[in-house]
Amino acid sequence: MANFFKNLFTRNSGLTTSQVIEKKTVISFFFFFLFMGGAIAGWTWLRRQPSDSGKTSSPIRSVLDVNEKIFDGLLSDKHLAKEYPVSQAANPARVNGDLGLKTPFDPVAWKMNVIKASGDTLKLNLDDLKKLPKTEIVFNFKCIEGWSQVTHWGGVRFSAFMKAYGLDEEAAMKYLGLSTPDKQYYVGIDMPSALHPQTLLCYELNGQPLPMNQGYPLRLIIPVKYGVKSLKRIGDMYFSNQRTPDYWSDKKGYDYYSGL
Ligand SMILES: Nc1nc2c(c(=O)[nH]1)N[C@H]1C(S)=C(S)[C@@H](COP(=O)(O)O)O[C@H]1N2
Ligand SMILES: [Mo]
Repeated sequence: MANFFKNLFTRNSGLTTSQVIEKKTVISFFFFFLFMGGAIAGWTWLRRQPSDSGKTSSPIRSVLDVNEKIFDGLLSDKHLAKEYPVSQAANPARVNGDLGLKTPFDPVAWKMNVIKASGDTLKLNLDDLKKLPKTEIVFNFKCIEGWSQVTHWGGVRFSAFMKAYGLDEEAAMKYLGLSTPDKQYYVGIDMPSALHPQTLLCYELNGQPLPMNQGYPLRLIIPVKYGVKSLKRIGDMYFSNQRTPDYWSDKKGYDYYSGL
């Protein structure tokens, strides 16, 4: 044993081959356990950090906040999500997520409630939106759960809608909020991303009215964000200078910004 420890501190040149192998093995194990211990201690520390209402621990939150600043800086009307030829669009497109779509719903009676800064509500139907210039987009729709699909959508630019209805005061606010008619699903979006030229109030998929399970009659399509933000079946639209509620961010601690 004493010899063994002595060998650890003897130059390799003074040792036999098997003593060198033994020495190297011991040193490898030493560092292995040192780093494992460090990793476990680090992980334990991270788990013990206070979290924002029990979801995301603060060191992770700060990394997400830094990411958000970087992505916010990168977002610009000149940076567009890549577009594809219509021929590459999936038909039928994959259906994912039915939160807020399960409550019995009368499509004929549907109106979008736009709750203005003054508190007044503008009630709009699909024809009101179809009167505005139509824009189509084919882009790679990305879900945070790890799939993506090139899909073809049609509707009116959110920014054009805001202009057409004189919602300037609202467009100057920091956040947009949307919820389904039954309020079971809701998303919050920073206004610069909402006003991005590729963000649509969308009423068509593959040139046809939206299928029921894809948000008939009107959904959001926001290519600069992960799919979670593209709320299907808009009921209410509202504006705030504080972050508007967001289903996945509030419930599970997903990144509020969810930018791409
Ligand atoms: N109302 C509502 N909108 C929703 C969801 C949902 O569950 N309910 N899921 C979101 C998620 S996670 C994704 S990836 C997209 C999927 O859109 P799709 O079903 O048209 O593929 O819708 C988003 N919008
Ligand atoms: Mo998703």
